[in-house]
Amino acid sequence: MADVITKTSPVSGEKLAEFPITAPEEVEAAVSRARQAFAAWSARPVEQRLATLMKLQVEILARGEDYAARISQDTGKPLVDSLLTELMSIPLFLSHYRKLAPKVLRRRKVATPLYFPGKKSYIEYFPMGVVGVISPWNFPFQLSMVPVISALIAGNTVVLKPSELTPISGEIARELFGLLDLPAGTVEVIQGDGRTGAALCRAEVDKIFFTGSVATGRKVMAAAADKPIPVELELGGKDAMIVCADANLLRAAKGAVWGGLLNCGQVCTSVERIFVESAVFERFVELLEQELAAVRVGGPDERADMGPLVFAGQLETVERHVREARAAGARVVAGGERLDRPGQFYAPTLLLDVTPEMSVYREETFGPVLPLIRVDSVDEAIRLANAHSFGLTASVWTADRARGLSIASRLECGQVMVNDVLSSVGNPALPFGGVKSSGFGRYHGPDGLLTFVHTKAIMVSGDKAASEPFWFPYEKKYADMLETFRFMLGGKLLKALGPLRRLNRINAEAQAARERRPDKG
Ligand code: TXE
Repeated sequence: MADVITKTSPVSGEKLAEFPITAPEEVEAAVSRARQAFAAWSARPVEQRLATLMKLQVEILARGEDYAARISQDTGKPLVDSLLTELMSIPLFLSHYRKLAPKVLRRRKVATPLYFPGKKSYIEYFPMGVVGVISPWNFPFQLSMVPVISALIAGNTVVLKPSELTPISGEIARELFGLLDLPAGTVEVIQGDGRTGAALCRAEVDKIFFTGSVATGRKVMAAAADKPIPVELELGGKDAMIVCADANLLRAAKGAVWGGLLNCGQVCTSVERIFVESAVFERFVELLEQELAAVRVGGPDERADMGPLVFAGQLETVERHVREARAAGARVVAGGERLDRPGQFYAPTLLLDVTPEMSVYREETFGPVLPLIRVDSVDEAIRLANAHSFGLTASVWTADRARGLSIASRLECGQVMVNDVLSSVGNPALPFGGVKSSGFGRYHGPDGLLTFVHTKAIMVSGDKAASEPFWFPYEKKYADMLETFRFMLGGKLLKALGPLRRLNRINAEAQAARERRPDKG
């Protein structure tokens, strides 16, 4: 097992740095440090935990550009993407949770059904313990920091394993948490590949939050089953875009290009299947070609719209999908090849005549490729969109927002946007996650805190009465117990007062008789 990660530039291919891989025994040690920190960190009131974490906001707003430049070095993405879609998500979530978290996490009183007279009911939450966060390379900073911060706010301590493909972003996380007043061990960052990730899953963690591929998600879940501990799986997507005949086609074309090519298409919620109603198909293709031709491709210092693929493996996947689509009859009307320059650059690509049998339709391409499918009706588009193993995000484009909302309700996925793409993942008020092979669990919004706590029910009774109507002894109570249940379940609560009084009287008589007995056994 190589003991270092060698990081190379996705833009130039040159070697940037080496990062020591955390050995399995060191993974255990990191988890035990996080375990030791748990008592002190979880004992802090949530307002205090938030106040400590808010210092990240100050630091990121003060030195965001420096951090963004390093994330762009790590991924090759344009500086504006590193700033807006990676870094600024943290202040956004912190500001949102600062107001929301105390409300979501505090104990709350809930209504007690009338057939529990005199009782009071509460719901309370408590942190899980040590959370393992395993993150991917496409948004290496945001997809590490948001789950880590959410878990911390909920009172857990965290061991983070960033992707071996983007270790620089992992080091930024380590540096940022090192600036905070945290008990030692509250946040541990370990570096390494799948073996380090597997070691983390085997270690004594209390929950695993995983973002990555379906194949690896299955391995993580299998490892968690050995304990068993809860997992959240944020996996891939093959997001559908439905363009209705009445849509603003120019807006939809611009949305398709940004939604499909942001981060060079390496987004789990990237547009990866575009269904267009026949009546507007040709016009939409023209607009797409214009928009694609205007996309500037290059490295972070080239003022580009779109950078390279993060690693060679992803470039090979994209090339394979396009090659296989071509061989199966798809038409390449734009792009369709890597750019002739150092680094992993691929041309913005538009495919027509794509069919559900093609790999570019079935599998997550995770690259700058827009496959178009002509449909005769919106119903056909909805049927095709749903007939897929993935179910993460979708978008619907129509002039009629009410119709867009009703189409959204028919789509089997975790998020839908009407006349927009991607942005709901940046809305801290909305839950995020997938269905089917896109995974399960939700984070962001209130769910993003509740996914990192256990729920506790509390019911409180007074202690004045010496007993309860349904407690022992049962002798002579049977008829009244049944009658009480019948009245209560039938909603005739006042009628239940009679048999309840008799049950309490039987209890009192039984107690009095016991006290009269000389043995009082
Ligand atoms: O993901 P992996 P990769 C998809 C995308 C991409 C494919 C593969 O299609 O082409 O996944 O990307 C760690 N136990 N997405 O290879 O392998 C690994 O070190 C525990 C979509 O990067 O899933 C890394 O930190 N951990 C996704 C993390 O898992 C293990 C974003 C993700 O790696 C492990 C990324 C194991 N056995 C890729 N093996 C999205 N939904 O955004 C690996 N890891």
